[in-house]
Amino acid sequence: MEERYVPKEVEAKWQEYWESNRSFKVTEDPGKQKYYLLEMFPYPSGRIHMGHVRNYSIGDVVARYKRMQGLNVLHPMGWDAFGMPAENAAIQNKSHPAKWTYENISYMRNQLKRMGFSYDWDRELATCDLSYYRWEQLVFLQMYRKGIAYKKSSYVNWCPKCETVLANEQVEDGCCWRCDNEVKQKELEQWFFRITDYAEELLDWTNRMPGWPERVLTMQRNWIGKSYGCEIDFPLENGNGSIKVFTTRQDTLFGATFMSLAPEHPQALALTTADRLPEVQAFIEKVQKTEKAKRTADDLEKEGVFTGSYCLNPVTGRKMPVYLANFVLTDYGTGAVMAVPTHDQRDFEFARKYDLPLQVVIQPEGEVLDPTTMTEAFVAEGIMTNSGQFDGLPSNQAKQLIADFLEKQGIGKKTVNFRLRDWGISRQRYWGNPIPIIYCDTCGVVPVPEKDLPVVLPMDVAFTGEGGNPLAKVEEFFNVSCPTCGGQARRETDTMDTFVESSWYFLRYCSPDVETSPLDRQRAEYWMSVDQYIGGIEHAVLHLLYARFFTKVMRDLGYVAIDEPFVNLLTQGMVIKDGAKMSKSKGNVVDPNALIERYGADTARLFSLFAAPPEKDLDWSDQGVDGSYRFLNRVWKFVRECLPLVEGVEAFAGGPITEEGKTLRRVVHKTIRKVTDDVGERFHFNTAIAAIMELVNSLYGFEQKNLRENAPVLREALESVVLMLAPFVPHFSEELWEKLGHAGGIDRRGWPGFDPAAAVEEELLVVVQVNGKLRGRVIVSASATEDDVRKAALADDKVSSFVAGKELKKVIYVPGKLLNIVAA
Ligand code: OVB
Repeated sequence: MEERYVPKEVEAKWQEYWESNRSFKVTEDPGKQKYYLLEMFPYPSGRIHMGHVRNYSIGDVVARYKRMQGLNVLHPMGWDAFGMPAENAAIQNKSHPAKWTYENISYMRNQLKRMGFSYDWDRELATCDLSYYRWEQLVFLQMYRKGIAYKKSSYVNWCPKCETVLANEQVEDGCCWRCDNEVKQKELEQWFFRITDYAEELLDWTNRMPGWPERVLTMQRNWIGKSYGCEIDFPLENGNGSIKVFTTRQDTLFGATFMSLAPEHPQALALTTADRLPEVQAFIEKVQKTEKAKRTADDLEKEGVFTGSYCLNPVTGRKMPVYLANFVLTDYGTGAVMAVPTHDQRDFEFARKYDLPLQVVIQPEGEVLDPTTMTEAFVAEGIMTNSGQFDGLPSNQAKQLIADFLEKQGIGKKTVNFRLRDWGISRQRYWGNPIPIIYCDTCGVVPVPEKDLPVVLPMDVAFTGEGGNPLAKVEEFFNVSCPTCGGQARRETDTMDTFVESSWYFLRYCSPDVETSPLDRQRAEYWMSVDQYIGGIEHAVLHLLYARFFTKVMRDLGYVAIDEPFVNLLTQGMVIKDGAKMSKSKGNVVDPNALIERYGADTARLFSLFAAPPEKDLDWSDQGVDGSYRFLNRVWKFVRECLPLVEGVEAFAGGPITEEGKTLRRVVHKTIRKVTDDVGERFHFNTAIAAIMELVNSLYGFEQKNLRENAPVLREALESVVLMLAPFVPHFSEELWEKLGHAGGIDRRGWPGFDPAAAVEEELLVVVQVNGKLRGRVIVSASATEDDVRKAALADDKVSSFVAGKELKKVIYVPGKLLNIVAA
């Protein structure tokens, strides 16, 4: 056997073996239990980073472990390939997004192969391939027909210089991240998916997904944000109609003293009196430049402007001035807020600033609030006051009664409100999936007929970075004749948000080669749902919510029978170094390539699994990597030294065994039990690895003579170590497995079985004397140390009563038999 452990050679050899044997290729086998394991697929951004190494190492342990358990494991990989970065790179390098993307894919595919991840590469897909995105266009048309895809006008972040829409993350301090010009809010016609139609179901299922972390479920529930409340009409003072508000705090209605509208509210200008117009218009313009995220921040300076109009509180008749306020948004509730400064903090700040009236309507028990001296709003529950027939009631009870009262009086009605908005999918970008729609002056919006699909993204496009969407300049693309009337028409040049592609790729993996449909129903039925999904916590809300929504849409379109895509979810923490996120600007990046070069992929995998539990952040440590490497060398050396002892010997399967042999088996099987539990049930890979390390240490502790006398047990021990390491360090384990005399393909051998009888601790009875007199008996495990026995003895009531108050002079231990305590 090779003297030294040379990762490079070992890894190349087994990667070649897996590739030529198609070791991880799977087909649907109804006779076998399936297991669908999926990690979030990467953006082909250039090279893999440590976040990828960690994500895919975690996934690979599970895949290989489940395979060893005899399951039919689907473990696919592909590329989330559309998106802005490719386009930006093209502009920068005067190249083409497709070129950049496919080059990156081929480089990163190589890197993943060098990591030894066990993917079924025959199922690889890239979302920018026509063979992928064409099916998404078909689904879009079906969604359009059902009204789930629709167009409406909405406000977007707009950079006038770049002539493009910016995502919220691309607006930095109100300016464009690229050109640093001021970002405007612009009203644009955009395509949306009606995810709000599914709000109730998406919320409901969060209570039926025990395999998801509670933290993620909570984030999704909050994002959906269901609230119960009332819609209430506030008549205008001039009799010309009313303003509708949504509130969850109808118990505070008697305290509403003014009205706040979003500056974008449709009634805003109509309510403005002529003398107020210039000021109001200036205010609207100013607010519209502010991003949404800023407008909802707690620390936003509350600002507003009076419209000159009044409405009436429907229960008190009080005249309420109507304001526009910067913190009110059109897309929550009705875009109008009944302001109750005494019981809402934002209204309180606003009222103090503009000197608006305060009226207390809820008192904290045993206290009287004075509106003139209040320093903040009282937002908790309390006792009703100044509220007519509701006075004296607890406010939570009044909430119900007031809702009933409003309905009876015809002033308002009980409603449910969601925070969730429809999903805007339009991007004014080239590198994305073209939305299959045509605009005709005569016929209006005309969906591309299915027979004319796919709409192919043209390749001959210039990337200057100026003048907006490059697609809008490709005449051959947008000049079309109307499919209905044949007249001159124009093709939609918006492309879809890349989150659309990642909303169904897991379905496509089930049958990535079908050329007639997005998926093969039968094959998808076999594999779906994903049994285990693994990825970064940053996708807790958007991606995971979109994928759940899309799955339900696909179900309703008849493609699949499942309700939810991911049964179990594992969210991994960040890889950090020196306390900070790895980033080029901080100069604390560890490049996986360098690691593979120096230590090999197995060490990189082992360290990233050993250094922290998956959900926690992983603090990078060079010593830690070194330690993992040294451990592998230690195992290598031990197996090599033992080989002559176990040559031609079968692993222990019963028969004569010495006491030392029994002890050896006990250590081995206790470890198998722990590792099986840690890996299979709880994903505590770090503690599993620690247990294997301990086992190896124990093995080193046995004398050569004892090992020689128990060769079958020794073989069992060696094989168990190698098998348990196989999911973590597969190349290394394959190599040792072969050295131990087996043919390749360690994962077909099966996970080592646990023998409960072998793991049982033998117990011994130890007699305890105090000053030479028998005072008690304790039962301890056979492996107990003197210290363990002494502790057990002193914990015994009888023994302790004889030593109480005395000083322990001496303890004499006759191993396994007697403990004599000398006390005075
Ligand atoms: C990595 C996960 C990610 C996802 C694919 C990242 C965990 C957080 C990052 C970064 C840079 C470093 C070094 C370390 O969550 N295509 C989408 C996507 O997220 C997924 C789909 C399904 C929407 C780092 C880190 C530097 C998966 F680059 F030099 F700076 N994290 N930890 N450490 N794609 O490619 O070095 O971004 O599960 O794997 O990630 S993805």
